[in-house]
This record gives sequence, C-alpha cells and structure tokens, in this order.
Amino acid sequence: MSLIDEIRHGNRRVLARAISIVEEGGEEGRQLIKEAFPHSGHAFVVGVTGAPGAGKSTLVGALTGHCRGQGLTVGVVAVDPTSPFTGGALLGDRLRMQEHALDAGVFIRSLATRGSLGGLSRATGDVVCLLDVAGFDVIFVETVGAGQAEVDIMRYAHTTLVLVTPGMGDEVQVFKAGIMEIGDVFAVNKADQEGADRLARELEAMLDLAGPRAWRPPVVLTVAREGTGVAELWQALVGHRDFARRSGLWEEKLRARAEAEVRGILTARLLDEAWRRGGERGLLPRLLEEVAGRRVDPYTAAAMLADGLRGADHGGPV
Ligand SMILES: Nc1nc2c(ncn2[C@@H]2O[C@H](COP(=O)(O)OP(=O)(O)O)[C@@H](O)[C@H]2O)c(=O)[nH]1
Ligand SMILES: [Mg+2]
Repeated sequence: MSLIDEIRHGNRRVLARAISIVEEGGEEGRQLIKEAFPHSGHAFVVGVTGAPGAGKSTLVGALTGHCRGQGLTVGVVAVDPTSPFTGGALLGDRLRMQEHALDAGVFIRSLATRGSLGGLSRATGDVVCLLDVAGFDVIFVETVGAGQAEVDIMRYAHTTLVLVTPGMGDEVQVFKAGIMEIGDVFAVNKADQEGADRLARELEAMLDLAGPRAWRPPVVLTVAREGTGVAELWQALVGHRDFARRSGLWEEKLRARAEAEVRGILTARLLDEAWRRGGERGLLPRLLEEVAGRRVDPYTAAAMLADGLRGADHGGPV
C-alpha cells in the first residue's frame, strides 16, 4: 500500500510521517500531494486567527470538544510563523493535548517556522490536504498572531473565525492588520472580562458600516475557558459554510484559493529556476557584483536572469 492509501485507511503514524515529509518542502512531499490531492476536498476547514493570548487554542479545544460531541472527527493545525513556541501557545497546546490526547477522533499537529513565510503557508496547505485525505470532518487551522502571514494562511480555510478580546487594544490591532476583511465570523472571547459587551457593540457597528453585502459576519460572545457560547459559535461557523455553499461563495473561495496556490508554487519555481540557471552560467555572481558596484541597476539584472529562463535546457520556457 502507498503512504496515501495507508493514510486513507486511518493509519495515524503514517499520517504523522507524511506531514513531516511535506513540511520539508522537497520532491518527496510534492509527490505525496500529487497523489493525495484527488482524494481531498471533503473536510470543512476553519481558520482561527487573532492576537496572541486572545484564547485561540482554548477556543479551538472547546470547539473540538463540541464537534466530538456531535460525532465529528477533528484535525488541528497550529501554525506559528513567528517563533516555534510562545509561552501562551505552549500552555494552550499542552492543555488541549491533555484533553484530547487519547481520542483517536482528534489529531493535533504544530507547524513551526521553516524558511520563508510563503513556504510556511505552502506547508499549511499541504498538511490540510493530508488531514482532509485522512478523513477528518473538520480541520481547524490556528495561527499565532494576526498579521499578513495569517491573512495568507487563512486562504486555506473555507470559513475564517477572528477572535478579539476586551481590554487589549485589540480593536486597533485587528482593524489595522486587514484582519477585519477576512473575518466570516467574529468571536468576542473572554466575555467574562469587563468591556466585552462594549467591544461586541463596536464590532457590530463597524460591520454595519461596511455596508450591505451578501454575508454579514455574526459576532458571538464566548468564554472559551468555560465553554460558554461555543455551541452558538459552531452554529455561526456552520451557518457561514451553508450560506457559502448555497450562494456560490464557496466556489468563489475555492477558485481564489486555487489561484493563490498555483501562483505561489509558480513564483517559487520560476525564481528557483532563474537563480539556478544564473548560477550555472556564472552570470548570477557577476551580476550581483555589478549591482553591488552600482554599475548595473537591479531591474536590468533581474531582466537578464529572467531572460535566462528561455534557455534551451528544457527545450523552451519553463
Ligand atoms: N478569562 C478568560 N481567560 C481565557 C479565556 N479563554 C482563554 N483564556 C486564557 O487566556 C490565555 C491564553 O489562551 P490561549 O488559548 O493560549 O490563547 P492563544 O494565544 O490565542 O492561543 C490562557 O491563560 C487561557 O486560559 C476566556 O474566555 N476567559
Ligand atoms: Mg495558541
């Protein structure tokens, strides 16, 4: 049996190994995804983002418990583009691990920084694909922060949940980072703390201000640590999914994701190829020397390297 067949038959150890392989980002990983891809596309992928410490891990743990109660299996990918582990994330992950460690219907995996952010976003897509093929009904993708890297990673989600909390200046942070635009559902977490109602009202007002549109993101108050509001939140997430499927938004999202994926892979491939060919011919070091000495401008240098892609190695353009 191939690795992908083993994964499809529920072999969790092989799944873990395959994830490590795609994380490496090499040829073996690419082959795995080629084989896996036709079997993917069944899971409901939920992206969870928000500032560090907002309670994402706790909330994902609570949502996982809720889903399990409904007989749904759950995969969790925790993506950390900044540092392998922050104190908060580690604590949250530990608690979550303990709670669900013995449950075969739950699979949790952390992805740490490997190379570029683009590479991390790519690896996230590949890991989501593998979990999908492994048959998990729901896949939560949790990011650590709320910046551009998170916006890229959320492209792999069908539905994006944005967490805000009272009293952290989150309003400013969230509204600035462009995270507002990607939120399909908002959770005001730590609703046991002061200012939650006011924050929820502000958020509602901002969402109304954005004008009428097909989907108006709902705002749900939650206390992740106690499980309060978690059932309502799950209903809101499923509500968005169902709306997307009815309205054609789902297909739109899938196409946007396809474009981002292919574009990302192509960009990396063309760049690698131009760099490799430039290096082979000794052109690259000479050009860099010239640009450093300000005798050639960087645009001309890049154009010359791009011209190199038309070389005869592959009998035509890459
Ligand atoms: N008071 C309160 N604390 C919470 C709530 N949810 C999470 N926390 C706490 O907030 C801290 C950060 O939570 P964590 O889930 O690790 O946040 P993350 O960094 O967004 O993943 C932990 O100490 C949690 O116990 C909540 O609803 N109310
Ligand atoms: Mg966390």
